[in-house]
Amino acid sequence: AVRFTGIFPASVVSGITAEFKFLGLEHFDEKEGSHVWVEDPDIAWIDGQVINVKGDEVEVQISDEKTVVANISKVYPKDEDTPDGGVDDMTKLSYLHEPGVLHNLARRYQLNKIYTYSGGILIAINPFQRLPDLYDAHMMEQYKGAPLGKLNPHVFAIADVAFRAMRYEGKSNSILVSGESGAGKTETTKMLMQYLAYLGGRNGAEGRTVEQQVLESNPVLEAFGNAKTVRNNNSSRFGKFVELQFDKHGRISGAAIRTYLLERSRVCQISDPERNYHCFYLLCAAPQEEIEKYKLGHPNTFHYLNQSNCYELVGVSDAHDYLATRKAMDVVGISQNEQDAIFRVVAAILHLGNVTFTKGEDIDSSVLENDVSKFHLQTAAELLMCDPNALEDALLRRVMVTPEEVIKRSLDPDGALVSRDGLAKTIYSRLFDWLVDKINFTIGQDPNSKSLIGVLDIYGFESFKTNSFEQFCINFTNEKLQQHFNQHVFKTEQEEYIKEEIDWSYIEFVDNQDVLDLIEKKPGGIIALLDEACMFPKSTHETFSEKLYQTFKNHKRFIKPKLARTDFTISHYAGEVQYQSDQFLDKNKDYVVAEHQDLLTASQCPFVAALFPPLPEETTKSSNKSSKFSSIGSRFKQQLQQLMETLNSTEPHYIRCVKPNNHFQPTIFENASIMQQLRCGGVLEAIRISCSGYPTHKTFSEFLHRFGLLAPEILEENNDEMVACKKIVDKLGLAGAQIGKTKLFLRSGQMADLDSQRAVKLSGAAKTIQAKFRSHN
Ligand code: AOV
Ligand code: MG
Repeated sequence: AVRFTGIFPASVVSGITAEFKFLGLEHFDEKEGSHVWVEDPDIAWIDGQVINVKGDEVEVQISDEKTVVANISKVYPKDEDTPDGGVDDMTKLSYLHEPGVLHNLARRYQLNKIYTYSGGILIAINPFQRLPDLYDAHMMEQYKGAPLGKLNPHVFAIADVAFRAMRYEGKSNSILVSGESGAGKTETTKMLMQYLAYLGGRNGAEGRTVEQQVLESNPVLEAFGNAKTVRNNNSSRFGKFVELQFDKHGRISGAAIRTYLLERSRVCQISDPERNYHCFYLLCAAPQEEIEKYKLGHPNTFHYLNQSNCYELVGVSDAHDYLATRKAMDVVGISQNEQDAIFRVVAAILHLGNVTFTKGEDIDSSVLENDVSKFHLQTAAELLMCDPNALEDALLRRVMVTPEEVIKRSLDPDGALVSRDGLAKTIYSRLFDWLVDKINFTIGQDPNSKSLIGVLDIYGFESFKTNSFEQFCINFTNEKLQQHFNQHVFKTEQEEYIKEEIDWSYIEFVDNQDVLDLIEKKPGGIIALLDEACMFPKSTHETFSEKLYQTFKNHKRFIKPKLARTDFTISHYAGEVQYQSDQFLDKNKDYVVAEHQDLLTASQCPFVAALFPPLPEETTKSSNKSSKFSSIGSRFKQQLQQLMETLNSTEPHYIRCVKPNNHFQPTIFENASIMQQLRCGGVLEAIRISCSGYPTHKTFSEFLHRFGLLAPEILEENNDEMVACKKIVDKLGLAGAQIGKTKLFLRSGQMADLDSQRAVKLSGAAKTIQAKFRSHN
């Protein structure tokens, strides 16, 4: 018997079956002797042969010694005819049900076939090992121009479809890569970009071409925006949308990189066994000369790094990556001076983190704790090229402006720590934004570009033990993308069928508009209520939560958890997530403390000063600077809105990355979690659509243009387009194809079939011409 690897608690497994909505399964005739899948508490599904049927009970022989008895509803037919290597497109499975889908993926995964189509969606299962030759130049050459489905499923095939649609139909395209943390989104994105750079590159061009710069932006952004988390040793802590622009010859002529919401809290706070952003460790592994210049030491001497015991990553050399990052910075146009300034700032943040405080003489005041603190403060000031006294002041004191006078108020030691960490986070996030701007500036945009290909690599759905504002924003993003996916796959499909008045059985799908309303509706959604709370000085997270409880008492996507005082739960499309509201207000406020702003604007280092351009006059004049509030949540919502508008103007392609196990190990295939991921990504629902519907739509003229040559005699008859199509469909025996009002609808697989007939015809024609040509000479 074929077994799935991995062990799952029975509760998880049965939970899955209960939720799973069945996929067009024909009535199963559970005759004795038939091959079936039966639920197994340990390995999810096990295959066997029916030996006895009594009423609702089926007895199944699962091995020589063992039989199990199961209810008919828990037994699924097994297709004995599917090829050993599985099928490359789920829609080709004769039985589309949970065990069938899983088994197909598992079988392929064991053969290192990590890619499988599911209709138009590409499923990519993380191999957790370098697969030989899978992404080399030879492979790229093969995929160039090959029709989808002709070769094995591959990211290159998706990129090629997007490229051809862009090139020959003048349409903008986008490729949306999704999946949970560690599933392989970033690696997939890099392959896509590599392939697009290969198609749209200038062969043999000298120097720093646009495509090289686009590719080299990856290591730079990863050094500053990626970190080791429990789920991924190289986890992206920001979202990214890369827009590749092409000129009229199909060459990459410009690009724009947009990033979303870098996780700021990581700069000051990490927990074992995670790490801070890579760049800190890279710098600590820099050549000796630099270590001395920046007064660095082992990472364990810095508070921002030694909160976790993890310093090194298996298989990664920080010293090597430091030099590689520097090289990549050269390519994206960051000068030596700028690079020095960047790493000076990185070092300064580390020193800043070692500045500690103790109670001062006055009540509620504080002073530097000891000489070590003084040393680090001094060093941080030197590196930032600002006055050490001014830095100390900015950390320890706040200026209060009243109508009568200007008062300096001291912060207590806790307040000083918050001030220090706030400064570190602000500097780091400005540095990251600077890098993105700089890379964009170097690459440059092509104002004449007509079409683009966008590639989206965004954080997947997250549900942890504690979930804060970051998870809220991340999951909000995923709701947005899920809606986009829904709309694309489901709504457009359904609407099209209705418009064309063709017959099809409707499929229900879960719309998530209500969750989106809950989060983003204005006024009244969670973000709006959060902004209100942030603007009202007396708000606390308690009053904020209370407001949520009152407002959404009857919202079916909002739950007040029984045992929590200030938590709230949102019922997301991918499951329920309980959020802890205690840091929501703080994290939503994006302001730079005026004292910090003034300190850094005055830096002698032009690079640092430029990170903190002086604020416009009117904001500085207002007496109460810190009450100026700009909302991170609302800005994020706006950014997402823009992203959705961009995506809506493109032809989308979806890649769903799947993480096969939580051990970062090759070959282990854990069913329960994989099933959950497929469901969250809408893959199962989409399969159902593809199968019951018509994955290919072609206008009559498109169809005739492309396939008319398969029936030249019909074309010559001078028919109306629709009639001609009908005749061709009959002649070619396209069972199940439907003629709509303006379009022809093909069943899954028919398009591929037609394309191969066409290819045969064309190569035949080419040979005839060649033969004629030869006989003339
Ligand atoms: P993610 O982007 O989806 O997570 P990554 O793309 O960083 O995940 O992949 C995680 C790790 O899996 C990589 O560092 C590789 O070791 C391995 N991996 C992924 N795809 C491949 C592949 N095609 N071939 C070989 N190894 C691969 V996150 O950014 O955490 O959501 O925020
Ligand atoms: Mg990533």
